[in-house]
Amino acid sequence: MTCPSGLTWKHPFADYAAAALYPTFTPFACSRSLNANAGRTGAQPYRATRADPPTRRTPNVGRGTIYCRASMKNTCTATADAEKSIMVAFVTGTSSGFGAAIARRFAKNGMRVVATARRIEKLTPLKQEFGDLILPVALDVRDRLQVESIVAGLPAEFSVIDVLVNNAGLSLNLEPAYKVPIEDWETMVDTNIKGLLYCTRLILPGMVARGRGHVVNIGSVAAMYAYPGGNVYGATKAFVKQFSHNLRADLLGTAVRVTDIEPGLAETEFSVVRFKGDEQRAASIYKGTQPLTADDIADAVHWVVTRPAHVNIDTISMMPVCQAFSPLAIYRQ
Ligand code: NDP
Ligand code: 8X3
Repeated sequence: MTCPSGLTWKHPFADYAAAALYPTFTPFACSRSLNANAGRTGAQPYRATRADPPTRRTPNVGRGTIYCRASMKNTCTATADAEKSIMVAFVTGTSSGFGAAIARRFAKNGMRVVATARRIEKLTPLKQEFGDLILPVALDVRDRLQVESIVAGLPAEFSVIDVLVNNAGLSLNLEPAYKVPIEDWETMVDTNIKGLLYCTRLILPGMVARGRGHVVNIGSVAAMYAYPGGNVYGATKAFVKQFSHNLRADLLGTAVRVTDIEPGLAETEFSVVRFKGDEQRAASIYKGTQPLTADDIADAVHWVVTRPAHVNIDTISMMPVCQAFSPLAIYRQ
């Protein structure tokens, strides 16, 4: 196969029946935007352009301000008015930890945030601090119908979602697989996998249609590095990792970006939840360490969504300096 740039290139699925499913699949060098294809012959290689310059400063902002911008020249189907509007983020799990810090960081930089969690009362401080920029919403991501009705019923100023942060998640238990109650596994699968899928499936089509958007998934180092008791939690995060990469594959040719952020040890309510309210045991996890903070993760999320529109940060793996890799375990008799 010869791509428009003249390079010879072998389809990566050449040996598979799957090739038939990807007739338009092209390597990076000659990738063409689906939207950019409107009015194009397909002979010209699509080139991502730098983000359009900011059109309007959002209120209440200083350095690091986020602007809504046409994500790629000729691809954004939004009107000039929409391009000038304030960016909107939909963030799950904003009642504590990373989600609360991410919502705060976005709002501080002038974005509107649909701030969701089950414990809606915990969203009051965010609402008080940022007023109209925050829409607090009670949402259990495991409930598909609830996700559907909330996304469908968003007020106009929060309905055009530019950034989805799939953050809601949890780990339950640190027992070995042969001891963990099956209900704990079900809760992790329902939240970390199915909840993330419901939000993504509902919000993604709008992003594709508008020719702009960013899905940020909060994975974990547990996706890659197995540890005792990590059984289903790590497996759910491995799902998040692979799903994020597969989304990128499906979204090639659109301007929609996907990032998987994989933190290591971070102090939030995470361990209290894992140990079902045992605060002493939770505190012991962080004893003598300087773990990541929720603000460290919010920094990373803010950074990925403020890269120029042609840049996709695929994965960020981040740990505190006090955490590192160790050798594989060997059992000796
Ligand atoms: P927290 O326990 O502090 O926050 C978890 C958030 O998820 C809460 O706001 C909680 O809100 C929400 N949540 C849980 N279940 C549901 C649900 N069914 N529906 C809606 N929201 C839900 O933990 P973190 O901030 O640390 O965790 C955030 C994400 O980061 C998780 O996906 C976690 O797996 C991941 N992570 C955490 C690390 C850590 O060491 N802390 C490291 C790597 C990844 P509410 O209970 O009010 O619904
Ligand atoms: C949370 C980090 O190491 O507890 O995802 O699994 S870890």
